[in-house]
Amino acid sequence: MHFHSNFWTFKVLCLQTILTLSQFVSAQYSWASSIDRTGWTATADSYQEGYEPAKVLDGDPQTIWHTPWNPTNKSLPHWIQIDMKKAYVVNGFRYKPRFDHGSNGNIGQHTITLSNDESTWSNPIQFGTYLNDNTTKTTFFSSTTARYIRLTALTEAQGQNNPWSSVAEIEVYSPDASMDPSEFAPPPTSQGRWDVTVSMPIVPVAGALTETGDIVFWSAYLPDEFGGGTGSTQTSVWNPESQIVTPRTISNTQHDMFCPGISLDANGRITVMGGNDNKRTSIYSPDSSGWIAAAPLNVGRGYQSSATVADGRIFTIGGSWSGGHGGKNGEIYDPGSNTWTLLSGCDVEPMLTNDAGGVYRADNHAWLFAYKSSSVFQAGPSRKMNWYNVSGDTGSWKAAGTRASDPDSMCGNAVMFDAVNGLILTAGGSPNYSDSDATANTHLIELGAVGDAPAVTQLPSMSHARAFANGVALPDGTVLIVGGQSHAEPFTDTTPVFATELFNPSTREWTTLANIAVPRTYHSIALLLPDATVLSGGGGLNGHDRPENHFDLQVFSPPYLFKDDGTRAVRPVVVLVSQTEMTPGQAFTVTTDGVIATFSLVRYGSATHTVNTDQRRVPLEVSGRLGTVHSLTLPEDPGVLIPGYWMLFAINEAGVPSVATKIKVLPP
Ligand SMILES: *[C@@H]1O[C@H](CO)[C@@H](O)[C@H](O)[C@H]1NC(C)=O
Ligand SMILES: *[C@@H]1O[C@H](CO)[C@@H](O)[C@H](O)[C@H]1NC(C)=O
Ligand SMILES: *[C@@H]1O[C@H](CO)[C@@H](O)[C@H](O)[C@H]1NC(C)=O
Ligand SMILES: *[C@@H]1O[C@H](CO)[C@@H](O)[C@H](O)[C@H]1NC(C)=O
Ligand SMILES: [Cu+2]
Repeated sequence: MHFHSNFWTFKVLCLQTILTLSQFVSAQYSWASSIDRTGWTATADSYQEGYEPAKVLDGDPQTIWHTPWNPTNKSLPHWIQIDMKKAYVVNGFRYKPRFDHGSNGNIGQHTITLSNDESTWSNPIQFGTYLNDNTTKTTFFSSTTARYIRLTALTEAQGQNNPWSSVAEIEVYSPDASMDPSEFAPPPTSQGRWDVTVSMPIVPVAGALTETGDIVFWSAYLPDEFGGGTGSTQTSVWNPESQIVTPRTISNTQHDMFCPGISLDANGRITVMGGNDNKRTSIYSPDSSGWIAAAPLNVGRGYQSSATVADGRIFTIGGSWSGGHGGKNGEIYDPGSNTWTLLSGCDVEPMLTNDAGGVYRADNHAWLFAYKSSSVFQAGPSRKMNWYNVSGDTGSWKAAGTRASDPDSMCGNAVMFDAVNGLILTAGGSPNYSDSDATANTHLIELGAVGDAPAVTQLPSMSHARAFANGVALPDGTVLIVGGQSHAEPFTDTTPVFATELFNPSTREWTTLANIAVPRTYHSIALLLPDATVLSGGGGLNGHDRPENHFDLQVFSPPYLFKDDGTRAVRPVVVLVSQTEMTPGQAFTVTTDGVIATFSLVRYGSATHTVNTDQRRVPLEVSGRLGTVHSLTLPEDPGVLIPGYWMLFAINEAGVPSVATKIKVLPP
């Protein structure tokens, strides 16, 4: 998609005029506009006299649709449905909660479904939970066609037992309302498919997989804003099985976990250090479904990275965004003794970029990879690379050369897609953190012996330059790059890159895949899910009612989940894994329902600010086959097979991955 500058000027002029007309019409989007509602009608399952469904189309946010309360209530679920009178290509939905100083009926859990004939309804194109406040909720989904759109409320947002639903205004978005819907076709499934949108009561700026299958997301002390408070964090837990998104405020650890380092420890606990409350450490333990306070950092940090190393300890370095500028040498956390120890020999200086913002930006978001002998390789974003040795009383560092001619690549991506062979793909980033053109550069780093400078090969560039994108290791060894913008500028959705790109290491080629529905720029995340889909969410967090706030995520089905004819591929099934808790080097068997070509492990991921040091892929050799029983052996080196939770995938000859089986790798 391309947007011309005169188009932007037009939008800005329009915006100024509209803002003087009504404060309730908020900013426009370059990828979608609100469809003219003239002639539309609304119907609902029920309403209170004077609060008819048509009120959601009257342009007055103080007049509302409300379900009955007098003389009697009607229980949930409730629905309200818009008839646009003709089919459109649609790609977004705006729900404006009541704006009359009341909050009864604010919608919580919900679904959005579509119809062209009012009798056959789509699967939800969106589900999730809206935040309980009166700010406008705008979400986008992949373009499709519809004449009717229905919002079904499953819960009330403010009170668990309240039976009501209410809505002030509903708008529907189109990429271009003049498009002929009969000529619309979604992109071919050979480009994968961005499926359902999940709405969240927070901007998911950070997220991590847990052992129970829940995915935990968080923002800052507020759902849509950071910096003004301390001591608490807004979280949301999504359970992909039940589809339920549950908000929760965490204050017992006295930790505003915005912009922290994150590492999943050997027990799958989400260890979150620093950030807005720059010395605090909080740990989410899936078995108790709660957060506990752990020992504080010695040095306050924010925007640092961290990595779980071979022996299960967690190393962190950098982070001048918070807790003072400079001098952020490494330190290491021992979960067993709950202590952080400074490693003065793990010097931060060699990994600084030459950022225009100084050290405040220069020591941010290091590309850390735990490796053999409890080492940590730092692949970027600085042009210089380094080895950190986290053993001994002080630790040490050693220069590892440069990433060929790649410049400093702040907020680029680095993904270890084959840990057995020490292979890391790097992609994008920009020389300065802000106001800086991103690159489309990609490189292959091949780690050799610990301490040696690795081999670096420049690869073909991506089709799009991008910073603030996210990189995801897929089960088949390919790497997905999602979102970002081509001119790095935090808190903006300008120059968005909608196209997803896929790197294939066997051909060393990039393929452009389907467009995501919404920009995923600064403060966005992406994670591989156990069903081999990928979620991409968040972006923004720059204040109430800002159009850059994306209170949602969207799920991508990569091309490997489709047959050539566009229908869903039949997934191979893992019937039995002989052991699901193992140490490195252990042999085991996997029984499947049919012929399997390859197996791989992908470690559970965590993500914020383009960093996901937890994910990595380990290809597994099949040493023997007896029918559908496969003999496999885990790699021996715990620096390759970091302890913690991994997803075991079986991949058939058509390249289709199974749903993952959870494997726990114990420390050696
Ligand atoms: C309607 O529900 C509310 C909230 O549960 C309750 O307080 C109220 O008494 C109910 N009204 C009637 C008429 O039952
Ligand atoms: C919107 O919500 C805020 C915060 O709860 C409240 O102070 C304000 O009165 C509400 N405005 C309207 C018009 O409902
Ligand atoms: C790391 O440091 C320790 C302690 O000084 C040392 O014994 C070890 O050999 C070092 N490792 C490497 C790979 O250099
Ligand atoms: C980075 O910032 C410096 C200092 O402002 C400037 O000289 C340089 O051109 C910038 N680089 C890019 C690529 O924007
Ligand atoms: Cu941030």
